[in-house]
Amino acid sequence: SSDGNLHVALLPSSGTGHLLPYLRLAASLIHHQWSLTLITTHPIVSSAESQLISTFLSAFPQITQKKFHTIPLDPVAANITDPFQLQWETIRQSAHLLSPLISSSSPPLSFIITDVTLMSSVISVTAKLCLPNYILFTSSARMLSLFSCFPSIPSSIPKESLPPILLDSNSSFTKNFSDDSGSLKHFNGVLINSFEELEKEQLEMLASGNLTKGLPPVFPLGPFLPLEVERISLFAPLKWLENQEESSVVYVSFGSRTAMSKEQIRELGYGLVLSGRKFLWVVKSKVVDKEEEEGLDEILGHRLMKKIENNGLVVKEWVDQWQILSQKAVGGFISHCGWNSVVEAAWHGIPVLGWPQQGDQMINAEVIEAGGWGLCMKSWGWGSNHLVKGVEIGDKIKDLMGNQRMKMECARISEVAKQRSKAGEGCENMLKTLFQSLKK
Ligand code: BUP
Repeated sequence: SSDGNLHVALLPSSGTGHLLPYLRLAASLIHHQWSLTLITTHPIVSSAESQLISTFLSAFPQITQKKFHTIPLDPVAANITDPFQLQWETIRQSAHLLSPLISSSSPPLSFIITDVTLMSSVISVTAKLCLPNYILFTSSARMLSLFSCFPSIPSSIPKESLPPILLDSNSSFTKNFSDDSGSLKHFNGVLINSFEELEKEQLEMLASGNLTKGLPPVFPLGPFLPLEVERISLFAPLKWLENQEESSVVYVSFGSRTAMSKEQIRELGYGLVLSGRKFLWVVKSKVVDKEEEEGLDEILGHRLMKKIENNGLVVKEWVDQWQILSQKAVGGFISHCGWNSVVEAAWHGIPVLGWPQQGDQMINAEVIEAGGWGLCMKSWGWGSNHLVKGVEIGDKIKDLMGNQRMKMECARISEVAKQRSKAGEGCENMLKTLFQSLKK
């Protein structure tokens, strides 16, 4: 094709939720015969990321890997406790080292695609090299609306939905978020894993140009589908799932970087038991997977373990979420509402009980609520600040699993999502437009 000579570099940020969409996009760009370079940043925080990167690169030997070694930051001096956030700051402060890495690419790069958490630091490097820049925004269009206006808040988004950290104007997170937002107008475009039927109003608002002056074009390329190489999980609950009735099982996961307190984990466990439903529950008690040392017995306690025995399956390792969601037995998803999980639930037509824990998750959960295919538990507050009791959780699970209206709404969205990915049309046309915009 005419766009066959492009060489694109992808620079994802730290965290599985940020990495996966990059790998999925990379695979579809390969399909377009573009040459690709994946810039991997080191050290890598979680084992899940290391494993995904290595299986991905061995499955796509035509992709060049460039290793970007960052200069370690002192977490105390940086005043950042979350290891993923610390790595974002580390990458930002090491961004000058990207310059030789980019200049030495052969053939020369046509453009680079990078993450929202790195924007202003990357643009300061690429501007000098006159290299066009795109963003792959790894969250919702709704979150993009907020981001593009920040520190103003669009009228469609309640202030309470902002993560507490963004309400603290002195935090370095807020300062970066604001700087990145300001740098948006210097980018050539924003790619996003969303689609019209999922976020119609927000995407229209972004496209109208009324929201923010100088907002570059937004390319909704979703829904992104997982790759075969993502199947790194050894845990296969399929036999168990196949033996359960249709739409009878609740799947519970809070993503790759949320650790719940032991107290809250136990309340959730009692809630699941009280709901009377079968469940498949991924328990996480540490932010970084490498640090998970305690066994389930210790985390849940013997009494709860006993109660769970006949009702559900509990695991502590990485699971194949896509495969789980695609089982007929799964009828509901208790999720933190990380954006990848939201899109995956939409694709499979699974109603969501949204229990946001941090970051963009409340805003993402509002997308589900507005679409009528799930609940956003605002009254449960932000993850670590509240203890939600088992009884209340159990009741909400019953609401979720018994709600026919949400099921129907969800089935409708799923059908559209599947049509979109089958035809690949949305994505194809968008990539063509993107290519045209580059030639201008
Ligand atoms: Br945990 C887990 N298996 O065991 P989100 C996650 N995933 O396949 P997060 C698994 O990782 P951010 C597991 O399907 C999704 O694609 C899951 O991304 C997959 O949440 C991805 O949902 C997780 O966006 O990232 O990890 O909290 O904070 O960036 O949203």
